Amino acid sequence: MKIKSSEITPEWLYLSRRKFIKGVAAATTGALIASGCAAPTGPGPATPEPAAARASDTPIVPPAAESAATATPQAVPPADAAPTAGASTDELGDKLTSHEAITTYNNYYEFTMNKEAVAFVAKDFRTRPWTVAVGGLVHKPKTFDIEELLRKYPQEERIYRLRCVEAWSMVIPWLGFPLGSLLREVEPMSQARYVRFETVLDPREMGGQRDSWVDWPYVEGLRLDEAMHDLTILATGLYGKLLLPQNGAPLRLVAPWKYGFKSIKGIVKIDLVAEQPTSLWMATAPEEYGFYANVNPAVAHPRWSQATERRIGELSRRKTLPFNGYAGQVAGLYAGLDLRQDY
Ligand SMILES: Nc1nc2c(c(=O)[nH]1)N[C@H]1C(S)=C(S)[C@@H](COP(=O)(O)O)O[C@H]1N2
Ligand SMILES: [Mo]
Repeated sequence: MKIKSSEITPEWLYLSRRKFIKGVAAATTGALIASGCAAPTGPGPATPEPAAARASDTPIVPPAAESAATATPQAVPPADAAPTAGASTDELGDKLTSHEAITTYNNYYEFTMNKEAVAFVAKDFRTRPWTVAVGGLVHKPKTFDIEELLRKYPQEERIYRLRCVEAWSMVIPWLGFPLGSLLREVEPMSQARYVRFETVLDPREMGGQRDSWVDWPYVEGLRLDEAMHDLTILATGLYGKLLLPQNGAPLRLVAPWKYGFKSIKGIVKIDLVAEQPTSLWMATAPEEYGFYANVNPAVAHPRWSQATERRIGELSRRKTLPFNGYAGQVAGLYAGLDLRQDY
């Protein structure tokens, strides 16, 4: 089978030819052989529907009365509980992507670059015990146990669109809590202007981290005001139950107006810092990935257009919205910036 899609690997394909030949070739070949596919020759139009999305196009939507997840902060049901969501659409009327597709079509390069294999490869990843160290320029640095975070902060449902820079998207009913609640608790110092996030470094358990084509661990960052914005959450679950490993369990960021790669998974470290953090993608391909990464249909990625997207589970493409449809809430954060320059 010949892959025509740009969707299998594009977030690494930007690598310089030299790096590509040195580092990625082996890893890639492995991943693609595992899925029975020939290595891609380059980017192309996005096309094939993932098997998972085909298999289950119908969102699993229980009666509203049963979706008590949002009201019970103390007890988020385990990841193998029945999926529930408080609504069947987002605020634009877009229907939820199926639980099946959300949990079987993933980007998590620490495990594999094959989206449809992440769920299987990550299935035994241990997400307990787990701690998150919050520090840097704060008055009260603290290491939180994941159970404490689940207990302390009411887990709200947030139905958000997720728009990957590879031009596919989903609508996901997350459970989580505002990042701002956690940041306020550690009391940022006045010099703190950015937040830096780090994924766990565990090459024994995360096979992708044994390949050195990027500098692990995965790092992301937000400006402090973006981090404090009410839309920005730390997600602990989806469809009314705890996250599975493939979606970033036990804790991942969600900033829905930004490309999906900003929403870092498997977080173990959060630091308040003075300088703009360099994310993994900025370090790997500075000419292609900037710090802000706000969804912007008017600015093409060097390798593919961002004007339209394919909603997983749907056949036709749709127009991509500025700030992924959240412009009313977040455009004001960027008043003084030229987002064509500061992409
Ligand atoms: N640590 C880590 N976080 C990550 C990634 C990754 O490879 N590693 N991939 C990102 C990308 S490119 C996307 S689109 C989203 C996908 O999230 P999902 O699999 O839950 O849909 O996770 C983001 N967070
Ligand atoms: Mo992505």
